[in-house]
Amino acid sequence: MEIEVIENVMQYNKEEADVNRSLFKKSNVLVINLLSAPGAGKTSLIIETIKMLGNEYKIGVIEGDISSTHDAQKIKHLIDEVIQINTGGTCHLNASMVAHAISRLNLKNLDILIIENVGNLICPVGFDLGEDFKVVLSSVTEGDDKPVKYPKAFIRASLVVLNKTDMMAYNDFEYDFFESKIKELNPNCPIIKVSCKTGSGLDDWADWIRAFLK
Ligand SMILES: Nc1nc2c(ncn2[C@@H]2O[C@H](COP(=O)(O)OP(=O)(O)OP(=O)(O)O)[C@@H](O)[C@H]2O)c(=O)[nH]1
Ligand SMILES: [Mg+2]
Repeated sequence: MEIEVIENVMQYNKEEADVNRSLFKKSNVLVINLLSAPGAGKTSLIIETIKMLGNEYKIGVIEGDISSTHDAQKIKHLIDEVIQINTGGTCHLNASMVAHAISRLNLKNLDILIIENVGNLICPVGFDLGEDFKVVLSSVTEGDDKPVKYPKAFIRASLVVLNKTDMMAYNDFEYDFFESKIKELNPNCPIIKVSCKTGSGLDDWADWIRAFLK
């Protein structure tokens, strides 16, 4: 008797991700899979991104959460192309969930699609969604040791964004330690420091995105 093994789940996800990827390419849309721990500022960063780039580019958002439409409702005030995925308890998005979501979006009309993954630095890392880039958002209030404790997320990142830098004065966050640990894991990974509250560094983030849209 043949026993189905767990690798098959990942293989299935990879095949679905490849289908998403070819659809994204065909539609000429840049896709960012945004990963972070709960509350690091994913939704805040998406809102600020729409405010900065929304006049230049058409932006769509897929919101992944275990339950509620709370984040999607905030984004809906700014743009039309927003879909909420409720995973119903699953701690990550998978390619099949994203395939359902994009079937409801007008992809051909979009330049940028941002996928807010479920707040979690562990499970979402292994699931390819067909994105161009995984961006890992870390925040000062979580502490400077996140690359040490959740290395896979940082290894897979194309970019690390450090948010809540306005809180630096109130935390014993050592930036040099944080940066050195990321460089050990992923030597070529850029790091952008931002504050969604004060706006500091957000221009660098917008420029990082723009560079792929030229
Ligand atoms: N001080 C400060 N607070 C921030 C900043 N960015 C976000 N916040 C606050 O952090 C909290 C969480 O922000 P969200 O954007 O909802 O975080 P999230 O990662 O989307 O959270 P989940 O979707 O629950 O995983 C909110 O109260 C934000 O106002 C920042 O740069 N500085
Ligand atoms: Mg959110």
